[in-house]
Amino acid sequence: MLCCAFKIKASETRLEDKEDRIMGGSNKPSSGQTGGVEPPGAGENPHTDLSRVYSKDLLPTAGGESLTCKFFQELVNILMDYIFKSNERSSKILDFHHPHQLKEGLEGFSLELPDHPEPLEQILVDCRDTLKYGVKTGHPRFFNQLSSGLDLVGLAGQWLTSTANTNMFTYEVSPVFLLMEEVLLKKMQSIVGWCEEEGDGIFCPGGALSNLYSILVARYDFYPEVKTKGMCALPRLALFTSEHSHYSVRKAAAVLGMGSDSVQVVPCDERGKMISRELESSIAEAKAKGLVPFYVNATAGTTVYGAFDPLTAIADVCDRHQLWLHVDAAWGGGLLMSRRHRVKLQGIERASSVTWNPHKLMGAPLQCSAILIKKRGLLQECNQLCAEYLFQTDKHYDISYDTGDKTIQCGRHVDVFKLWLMWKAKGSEGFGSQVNKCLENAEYLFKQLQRRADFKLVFESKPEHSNVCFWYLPPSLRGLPPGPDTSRRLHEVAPQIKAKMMEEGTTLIGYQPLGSNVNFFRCVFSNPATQHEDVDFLLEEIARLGSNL
Ligand code: ABU
Repeated sequence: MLCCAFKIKASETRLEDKEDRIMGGSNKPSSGQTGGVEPPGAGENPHTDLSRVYSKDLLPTAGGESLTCKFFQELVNILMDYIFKSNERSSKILDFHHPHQLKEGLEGFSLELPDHPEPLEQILVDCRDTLKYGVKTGHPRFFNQLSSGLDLVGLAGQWLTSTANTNMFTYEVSPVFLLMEEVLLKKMQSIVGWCEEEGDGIFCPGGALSNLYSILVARYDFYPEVKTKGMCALPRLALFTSEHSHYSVRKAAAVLGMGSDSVQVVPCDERGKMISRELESSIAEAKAKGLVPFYVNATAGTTVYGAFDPLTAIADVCDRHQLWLHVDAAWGGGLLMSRRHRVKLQGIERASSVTWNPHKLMGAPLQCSAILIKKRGLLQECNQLCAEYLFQTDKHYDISYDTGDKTIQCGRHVDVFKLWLMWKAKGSEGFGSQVNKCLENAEYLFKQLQRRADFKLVFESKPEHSNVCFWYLPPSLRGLPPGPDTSRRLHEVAPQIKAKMMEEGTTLIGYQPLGSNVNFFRCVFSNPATQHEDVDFLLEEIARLGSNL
């Protein structure tokens, strides 16, 4: 109740007298936004001078309520200042420093750990500086990663989750969150197109682990003896994935003891889609070598090109050979929320498992990734070890809600609440509009690139997802005949522009080579705050930074 009585005050408290120091001078927020905030009566309380109090003075110390409120209100001011700046186009996305500079310490920001406690004022300075030297991934001109933006309801959910500070292994410690997970998984399964009787799953730490789960469970489905006997009890297995798919498939094969060589890489067309005919040939080749095919990964939204594999054709191949079909929709799953775009994932309902990361296109704060498994009970059977100190069978409630034994973890973070809260706040339709907006931005960028002579698209067809891939052609390279020398010089353009971009901090975009294509930029849109003016800015900024190359 005390905190509810907070008022934003224009008057200065002792902490605010030191605000220039705390906020690094020019970072001081505009008055009224993050100005003095104090609990009633705090002015008279010497314990609210944060330069003289320590973490031991906060709750649960008797009488620590007022100081705890003061500390958190100051923290909220710091966070609000950051959120406002992240939404200001004129503010920098990053204030880049090399690792050695950050390690040496900057303007009083030291990474070293002290033997003696530091006062709460310094702790707040550390919070502010941590954000100051980080990257504003919520800035509308941050295009570097598939996950971007900062959904404020999601952030509220994240904060509540950390406040609850509980663990997802049993119903007894996470009753509400486990039921929310069930609700979300069912909703996502029905959106994928599975029927009521089908569907299981779990939220886990990231798409790479979701993909690992799919292989783990598929292998168990075919060879349950692997759980106790290991790989020596199994024939030499073969997995299939496209050359544009995520590297986590090969990594998972290595982690799971099958070896990354067991992954057969299937060629793609020029747009980055797996060629189903080539999949059929790869399966035949693997069989001829004495390998036993069991798993195919199809990608819905590849990381670089944003391509969608032909799911129906791939599902037909899997049916013919009785293989497990996994769809890695970590990036593309968000399109299922859009009536306009979900057609691109036609056939996903035939998958035996699906990876879907709401922390990407749907904008849930990191991290939030689901592995959905069609066949019920497999996850539990595959992973359960029935540790009796957690999963007692004589509990007085329905122990099927003790879902922690489905996972390969023990402790598990609550990743569901922020998504559940966002879904409440937006509705499914709100997510659909958000996704449509990201794809509209991609189409706008595509059209701008088509018009300009100083840029070249990596492929001419309209983007299917929000990925747009292109080269910048500096004046010195324009009009040169194609050939190894031009390619070598073009390969150096994107990294040089990116280096300058990081130093200036005005915008951020990624680059990579892929196949025979030398380094090119990949722009991705997942932040609904981004507008056409930001797309225009990106192109002008690349042209400005690259004009002398
Ligand atoms: N597959 C993880 C995300 C990669 C990216 O943000 O570019």
